[in-house]
Amino acid sequence: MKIVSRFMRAGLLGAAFASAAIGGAKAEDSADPIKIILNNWSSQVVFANVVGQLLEKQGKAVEYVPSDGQLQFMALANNDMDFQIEVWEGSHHESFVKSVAAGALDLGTHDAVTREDWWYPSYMNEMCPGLPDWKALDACAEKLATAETGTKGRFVGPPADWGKHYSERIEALGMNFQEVPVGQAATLWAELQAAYDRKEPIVLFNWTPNFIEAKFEGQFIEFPVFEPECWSDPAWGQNPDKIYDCGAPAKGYLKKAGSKQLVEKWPDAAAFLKKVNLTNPQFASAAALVDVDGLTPEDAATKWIADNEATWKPWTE
Ligand code: TMO
Repeated sequence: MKIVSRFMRAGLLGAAFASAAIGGAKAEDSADPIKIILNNWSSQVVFANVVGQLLEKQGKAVEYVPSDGQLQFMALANNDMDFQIEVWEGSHHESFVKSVAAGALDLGTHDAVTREDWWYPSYMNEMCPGLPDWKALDACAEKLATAETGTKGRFVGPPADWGKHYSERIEALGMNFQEVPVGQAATLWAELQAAYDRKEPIVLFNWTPNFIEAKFEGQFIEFPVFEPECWSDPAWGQNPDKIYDCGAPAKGYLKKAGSKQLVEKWPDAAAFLKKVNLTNPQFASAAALVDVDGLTPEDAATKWIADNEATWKPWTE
């Protein structure tokens, strides 16, 4: 038995060596599926499917794995998942940095520049003089009060796993506001649409690039300008005892991340994924395919691939 298995192993190694030598010393990608992460906002799910479908066109096996916006990063470091198409500075920076320290890979930065923060429709400029300054919003809190928030203004916040620390920000800045988080992104847009139709005041979580900018007129609230120390040093900023007394980065990065096994098991796929690079209008219009046009993310991805060959072809070469 021992001899046979040893002989077989030697034979396999020999065959692998021979084919590597013939093929120009290049290892073949594993036939195992590459695990692509899915999150809970539209552009992410569309482009996760776009890269998945493009990998399948290249003969790779893929599997889509839904994951939590923060826990996904340790899963990448542990090789339990392999690829994330959208790492947002404002939502993911801390978890991402920890995962890279633990072995996950930074696979490069998209051309897109991002911002995620409190946002309001422009018709509120008259109701709350001084907007978009956060102090003007705070002075206007009463107009945003609801049965749920009593005398405080309501901030319609994001799902919990987006890692925003807004309740801490409200406290650190001493604002007369209360965060009421939604369970899913669709509820943000339903709340915005309902308020917008009646020209009622609302302040909610939003981001760019997103389909919102093509459909609604509005702006981000301007909080104290972000510096990295705001997230780590309580002494920084106007509250000497607390972190998070600032806005989110106004020109945040959007990155891709991978597992360390990605480059080892699937070197061709990893080379392709490193080249994937998208712009603000591309993220915004991909979100619109789902949130405005009502396509499923899978169909949106297929359509995107059909319509954008000039963009993706160079990534495959
Ligand atoms: C990470 N996100 C785009 C939902 O703000």
